[in-house]
Amino acid sequence: MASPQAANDNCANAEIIGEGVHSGTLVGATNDGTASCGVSASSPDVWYSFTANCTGPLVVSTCGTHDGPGLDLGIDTVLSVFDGCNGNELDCNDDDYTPLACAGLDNGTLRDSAIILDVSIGETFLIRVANYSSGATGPFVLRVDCTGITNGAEYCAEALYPCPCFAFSNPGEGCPNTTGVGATLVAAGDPSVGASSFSLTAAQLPDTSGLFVQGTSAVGGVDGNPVGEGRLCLGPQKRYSPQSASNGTVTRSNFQNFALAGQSINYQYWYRDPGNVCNGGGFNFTPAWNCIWAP
Ligand SMILES: [Ca+2]
Ligand SMILES: [Ca+2]
Ligand SMILES: [Ca+2]
Repeated sequence: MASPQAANDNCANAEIIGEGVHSGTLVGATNDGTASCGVSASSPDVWYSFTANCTGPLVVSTCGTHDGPGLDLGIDTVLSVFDGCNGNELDCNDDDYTPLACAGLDNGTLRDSAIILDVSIGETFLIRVANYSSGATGPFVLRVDCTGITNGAEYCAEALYPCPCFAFSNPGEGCPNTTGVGATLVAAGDPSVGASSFSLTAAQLPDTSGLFVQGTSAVGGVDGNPVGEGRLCLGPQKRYSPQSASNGTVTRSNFQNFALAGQSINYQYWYRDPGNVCNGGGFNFTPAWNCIWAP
C-alpha cells in the first residue's frame, strides 16, 4: 500500500513556516521540482514557504536529520531555495562540510544540508527538501533561522564561526570573556528622538572600563568581524565617553542626542578584559543592537 502523499508534496501547496525547527518527511512524496546539486533533480521533494523577518543572513538547514535516528542512520537530504515555484534556484546544498550550521548536529559522515542566503525583510522563498539520488526517504528536520538584523533586536549574538579565541558564543551573548561567559546587550524604553526613555545595558562584563559605540552600518554579517577577543558588528561612527562596569553591568541613556528620526542605528559595547581569554589583545564586545529611531 502506498504511503499517503505529504500535504506539501507540490510546490503550489508549500507549507508556510516561520523561524524555528520543523519536522517533515519525504515518505510518500513525489518529484515535482528540480535542483542543481546532490543528484536530486528527480528525487521526491516537499516544499516550504518562508517570508524573511530580518535583513541579513538567513540560515536554512536540515541539521539533525542524518543522525536523528542514530549516528548516520537518517536520510541524506539535499536542500535548495527558490524565489518562487518554477522560479530561479538561489542556492543548493547537499552535504554541509563546513563548520557552519550543522556543527555538533551532524556527526560521523556529514550528510545534512545547510544554506546561508543574504535576504531582505519581506522577501518570500520556496524551500525544497529532497533526498540524495535514489536514496531512502524518511523523516527530516528543517531549521530556519533569520539571523540578520531586525529592528529592536540583538544581532551578532549567535555566530556560526568560532570566536577569535576559538570558543563559540552562547546564544544571545558575545564572545566569552574572563568571567567565563560572553557579555549581553539589552535595550529598555522606546528609541524616540523626542524622548529620553531609551537605554542600553551591557551585562556579564568584567568590572573594567569600556564604552558604547554606534554606527549606521552593520559589518561582517551574522558574525561581525573578529577584533581583539570578540566581534565588531558595526561600522563605528561615534564613540561615547568611557564608563566602568560595576557588578558586571553598565547602562547608558541619552542616545537620542545622536540619532535622527527614521535613522537605523546599531550599538555595541566595547570593553577591556585585561585577563586575556587568549592573546587577543585584552578587549572584547557585547553583541550588537539595532533600532530605527522614531520622531
Ligand atoms: Ca513533490
Ligand atoms: Ca551524520
Ligand atoms: Ca546530503
